[in-house]
Amino acid sequence: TNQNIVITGASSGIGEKVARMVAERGARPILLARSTEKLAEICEQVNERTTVGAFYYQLDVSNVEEVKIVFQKILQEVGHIDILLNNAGFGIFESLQEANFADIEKMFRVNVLGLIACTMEVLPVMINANRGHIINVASQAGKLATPKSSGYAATKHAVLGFTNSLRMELLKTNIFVSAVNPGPIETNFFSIADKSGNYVKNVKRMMLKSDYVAEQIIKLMMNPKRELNLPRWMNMGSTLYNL
Ligand code: NJP
Repeated sequence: TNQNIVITGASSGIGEKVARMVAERGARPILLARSTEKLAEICEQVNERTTVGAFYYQLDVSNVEEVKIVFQKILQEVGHIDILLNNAGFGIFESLQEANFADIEKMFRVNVLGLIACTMEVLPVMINANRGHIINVASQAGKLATPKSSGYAATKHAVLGFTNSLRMELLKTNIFVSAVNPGPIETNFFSIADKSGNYVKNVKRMMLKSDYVAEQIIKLMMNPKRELNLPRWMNMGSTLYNL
């Protein structure tokens, strides 16, 4: 309660679910994404149902200048940031032989550099307050070998490396740094990731519900962990499929 929770990629999927759920529990979600119409609609619904006063801002996390401007605006308008959920991201599932370099570059700009840019904006504020929690949405693709996802997996391994090192850098502070590594989840993710539909067809029965993943993330927000070994529940599902 009474917390300001900044959520990137809040216009759909996990980010949207977390935004709605934290508001139901009395925290204020600050929703960021490129699709302002969707954000406006979600915010309106949240503000009809709750008194938390949700905000939204248009942001393409791959635009570093925009990241700086938006975070400055957020701080001016809401004063402090308690939690940053770095959730914005996308994947394109294809073998390296099929892939375009430009697509892989874009994935790194959003999934890795965008996440680092947002983190760099909130970090001084959290250090100043000596409290806060940065939660990065990585993936099982950041831990295991996953099919047709060399480019995407590389971005999520980068997210985990960044997260683990930042956690060490901040161990003596009161700032928590976490990663969540879900398996496949029923969201819009696969409309871009799996254009052929073959991956989804194969893993459909094992897919996690976005509500479940959002609930796990909220548990983590309420009970941040210090230890370097991530609790088992953070490794949700499994993506060891050989397609
Ligand atoms: O997917 P989706 P998820 N700047 O497509 C936003 C990871 N993950 O909820 O900008 C700012 O419903 C986009 O907003 P918009 C995955 O890698 C997923 O599943 O308006 N925002 C939308 O709100 C990702 O990191 C699965 O288009 C940008 C959101 O990101 C996270 O979960 C498995 C943006 C994506 O919502 C959330 O994905 C896994 C940009 N440049 C990890 N580009 C899975 N679904 O199976 C995109 O292990 N967004």
